[in-house]
Amino acid sequence: ATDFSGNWELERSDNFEDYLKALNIDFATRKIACHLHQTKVFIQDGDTITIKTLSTFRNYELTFTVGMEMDEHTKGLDNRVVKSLVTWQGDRLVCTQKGEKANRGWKHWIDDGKLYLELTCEDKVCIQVFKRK
Ligand code: RET
Repeated sequence: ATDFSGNWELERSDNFEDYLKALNIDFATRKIACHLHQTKVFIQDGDTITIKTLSTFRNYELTFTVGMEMDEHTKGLDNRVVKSLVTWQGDRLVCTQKGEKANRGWKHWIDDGKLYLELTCEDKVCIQVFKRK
């Protein structure tokens, strides 16, 4: 399995605002969120993984075990409860978030030393690219 562990800083973000809009996140929060310097921290212990999304405005943290469905409360994001399941698809870490919003989930992978995050909600897809700190 890919080793994501370490600290990563956001380098570029495409379509983040449309993704946040699809989640019904309010205008003011969207404007702040889009200008934030984000850091991802991955802590990987076999198939148990913690992903921290850190910023000066708000943080979001999730711990999961690959292959085990869980209730995820997206606290501080859109504040919904979804059924999340993370699996390996080859070298990619893929999450489906079943709930009120259709086609919701994310994928993480590494290419050329960069960390990629693809966030999907309904017909909106955001791509974020991070470099190692
Ligand atoms: C921030 C700042 C506050 C407002 C919003 C945010 C969005 C965070 C997102 C995090 C995704 C995390 C994932 C974790 C996987 O385990 C930056 C916290 C809306 C979209 C996919």
